[in-house]
Amino acid sequence: MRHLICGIDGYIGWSLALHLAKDGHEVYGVDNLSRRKNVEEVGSWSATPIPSMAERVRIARDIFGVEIGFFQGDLLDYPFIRDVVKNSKPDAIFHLGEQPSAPYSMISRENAVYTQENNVIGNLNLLFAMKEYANDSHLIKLGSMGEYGTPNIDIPEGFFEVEFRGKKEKLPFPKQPGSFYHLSKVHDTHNIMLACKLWGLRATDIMQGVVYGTRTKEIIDDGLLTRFDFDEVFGTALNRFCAEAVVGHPLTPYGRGKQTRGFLALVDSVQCLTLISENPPEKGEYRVFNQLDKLYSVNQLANIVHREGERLGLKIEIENIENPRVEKSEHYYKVDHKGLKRLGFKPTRPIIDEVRIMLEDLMRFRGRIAQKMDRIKPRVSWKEGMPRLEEQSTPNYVAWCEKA
Ligand code: NAD
Ligand code: USQ
Repeated sequence: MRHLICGIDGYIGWSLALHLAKDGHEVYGVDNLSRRKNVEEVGSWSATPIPSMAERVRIARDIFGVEIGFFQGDLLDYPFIRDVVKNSKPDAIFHLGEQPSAPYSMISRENAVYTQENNVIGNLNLLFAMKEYANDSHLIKLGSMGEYGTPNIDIPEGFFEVEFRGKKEKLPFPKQPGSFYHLSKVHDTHNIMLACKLWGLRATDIMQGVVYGTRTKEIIDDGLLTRFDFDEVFGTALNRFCAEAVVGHPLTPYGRGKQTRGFLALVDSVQCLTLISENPPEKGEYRVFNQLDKLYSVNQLANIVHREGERLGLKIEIENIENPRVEKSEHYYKVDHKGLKRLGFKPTRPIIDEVRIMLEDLMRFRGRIAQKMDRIKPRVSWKEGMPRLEEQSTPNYVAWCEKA
């Protein structure tokens, strides 16, 4: 099959590209390299050293003999993405090319506007390009479990049966996101649903939980490593705890640590995305999967890292710190996620094995994490943002931190 990956330079995008190319598929990717720039802007870097896209393509060719096509450009540039879609005529379009950090979207008005403009308009451009030149293609769009929020009832896969004033209807499950980033994904969802209805596009909207890990089957050489972020803005919970553990920083569950989310390993995110591409929906169908392995509270994750880290000889403390976010500190959370299992998804390995692999990988890069240790502690407040940034026309986190 021929695949187009939007966001190919990212954490999941690069891992997916390697997997599909090694599997014998034709793979093209686009990226505007904004993730690299935005992480630099907040004063951090990937714990794993990552080569440029040109180097990545060359290393993949040398090791696997595969040819990955890369086009540098922005999804907001309609003629660019229209021509890529028109010329590559993909069977599936994986759309991972968005600004994915909730804290980044909460820094300031500028950051919220940037996130929503980048994500919503980029997604719309892709939908219009598909309408014109790839009407039969399958859009595989990365949404987020955070679109649903944490309601006090079970979360179905996208739709649920409602009975109201004596009449029944199958309706989209209500969305109650908790950040301007998560809300951008809800806007995308609505635009995709409408595009399927109006133009007969076929799409799978993936409500994905938090992803963790350093490895997939194809990452067999340091030149093939994917990025791995640990700073307060771009790092996610379990990845951050592992990075903290290897440099002796106390693990940072926010608040009482009882907030619960769905999690899944990077290798399994790639497995699910591949399964989805092999099993497309009907033309005109808008399909939803909740993509996760298991639910964990952040305290449970910190305890797993503590136990596995100490087995590897690390000395680890856990320090529950004030929660900078506005979110429920303790809540009901039950999520349907049978759809992908029905397609054949089986988790690759238990979380403790994945955590051990991550810790061993990160121990080799502890020097890089230690150099950016001051970027670990959370500063972005959901209520206050970073007040001094408001006075600037462009967000500049580093300058703010230095003044603070
Ligand atoms: P990432 O930031 O590493 O990858 C996204 C890539 O898209 C980056 O390389 C970035 O440069 C590129 N990009 C962003 N805007 C673009 C634009 N306008 N034009 C072209 N390229 C653009 O993020 P990730 O962690 O790999 O996540 C991939 C997708 O999955 C995102 O949509 C994210 O919201 C979603 N997701 C991620 C997780 C997770 O835990 N990592 C969980 C659920 C959902
Ligand atoms: N958390 C901590 N300590 C930390 C970091 C996070 O306790 O050091 C807590 C947060 O308060 C939150 C939970 O862990 O309750 C998850 O936070 P996160 O930063 O790991 O993940 P989140 O901000 O929700 O975003 C990440 C990805 C995003 C994706 C989302 C899936 O960055 O792209 O959409 O996970 S989900 O969480 O299911 O919405």
